[in-house]
Amino acid sequence: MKITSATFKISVSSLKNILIDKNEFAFVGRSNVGKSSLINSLLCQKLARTSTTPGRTRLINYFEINKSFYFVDLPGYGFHSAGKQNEKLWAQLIEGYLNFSKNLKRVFMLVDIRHSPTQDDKQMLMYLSYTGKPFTIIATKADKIAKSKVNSYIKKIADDFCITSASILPYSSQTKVGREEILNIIESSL
Ligand SMILES: Nc1nc2c(ncn2[C@@H]2O[C@H](COP(=O)(O)OP(=O)(O)O)[C@@H](O)[C@H]2O)c(=O)[nH]1
Ligand SMILES: [Mg+2]
Repeated sequence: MKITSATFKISVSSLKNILIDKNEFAFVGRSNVGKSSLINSLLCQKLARTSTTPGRTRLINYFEINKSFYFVDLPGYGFHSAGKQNEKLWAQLIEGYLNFSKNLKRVFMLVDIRHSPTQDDKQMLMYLSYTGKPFTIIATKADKIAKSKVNSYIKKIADDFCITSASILPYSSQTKVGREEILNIIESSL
């Protein structure tokens, strides 16, 4: 699939404002895992705001792609210094979105290839399984480890999640490894 156009559509902070008019692909994961960078590298342009400060994106951001579907950049979870109350609000927003978005075709859940999944990651995976939405797990920042070690890192994450390695895709927004695979997954989900 080719990306022919991409524009920022809208940011929403509440479930009552979520869009319902087009197919959607959502990106979830901890703050700083590389969601915005992944979206930008898929689009080959800097549309999504990236940050070195975790927890800055507190909104659901919609990007309209090829005038036909949306990429949805969800707020990062697991940013505990934001306070328990804020964490709860974000969790409600993310879970509500995942539950109510009828046109959500697939969720891409991102984890850092170098780190074991956290309790938040495990909870998110359980929630995704519970909603029954199709999802793909992406192991980000693959450029930060030696190529020869990618498979063993993927295996470690898969073991921690109790899933098979085959369901985790390594990705790098710097080298763009994994980009074609994600675009193919999107095309076949439409
Ligand atoms: N080396 C490397 N750094 C990355 C990659 N993806 C994201 N980053 C860096 O990780 C930080 C957080 O990225 P961002 O996309 O803002 O994460 P988000 O909070 O999940 O949206 C930024 O400093 C990015 O430059 C990657 O694939 N490789
Ligand atoms: Mg972001």
